[in-house]
Amino acid sequence: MMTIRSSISQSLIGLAFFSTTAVFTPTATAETIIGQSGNVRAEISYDKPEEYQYKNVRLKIIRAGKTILDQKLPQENEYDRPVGNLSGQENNLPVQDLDGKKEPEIIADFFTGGAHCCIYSLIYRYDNKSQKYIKIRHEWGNGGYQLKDLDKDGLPEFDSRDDRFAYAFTSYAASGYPLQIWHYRQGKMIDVTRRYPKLISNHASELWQTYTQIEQEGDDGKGFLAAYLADKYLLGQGEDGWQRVQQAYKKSDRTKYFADLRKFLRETGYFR
Ligand SMILES: [Ca+2]
Ligand SMILES: [Ca+2]
Repeated sequence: MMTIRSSISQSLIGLAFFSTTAVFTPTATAETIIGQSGNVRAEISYDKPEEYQYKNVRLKIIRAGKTILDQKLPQENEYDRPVGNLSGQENNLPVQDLDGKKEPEIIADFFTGGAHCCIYSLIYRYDNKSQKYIKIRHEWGNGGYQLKDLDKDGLPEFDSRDDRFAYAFTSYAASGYPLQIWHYRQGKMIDVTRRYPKLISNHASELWQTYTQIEQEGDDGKGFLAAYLADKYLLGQGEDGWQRVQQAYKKSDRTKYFADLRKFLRETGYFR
């Protein structure tokens, strides 16, 4: 009843003028985030937050007029907050074809609260065989991502950063991050950063610039040098990177820093 009524009134008034409280919500205090692409429409609803707690967070996916999924979302705790579209409007849910198979996926992003951490995505794709939506979860750490078509092939990439570098060598504020780019294929997130050498190269230059700036301002710059070196490894220029880092960093703890850095970059997979 609710579904029929809401889809009729939505088609009448259109998405732009969609009133969140009047049509969809079970109670007067609920809020919604909505997205649509082609014949797929997705809605996240939740009770209006009290004391930062978000209760009854639900996802509903309607495909070709049929409700395929309508369920409570797996929040880890009630401080997990749906964030809408990280790349644009806050109340817009990304519904977009991520893999070029002409079927839109749905990205539900959450922020776990706290000072920084963390953002994660639940990505839903329609499985033709089972006629159900199948989800994966991807962790972004503090940094999140932006959906951008970086290679201009008509499909979005997830433009992000390697968040494992947060606090690795210094405070959060003085931490630098290597570039990280992901795409979604066959229901999986794949790290495709190395396919974008030009972007990595620009990114490395920016990290180096920031390093020289904050070094002049009195920071030791360890966080940015670490990220710079990781970018250089992504470019296949690890040796050159080490030379520059070793020339730049002259502080008394340099032997330990270089050893820690080498260990960290090996553990994070930048080299073997
Ligand atoms: Ca798709
Ligand atoms: Ca692309």
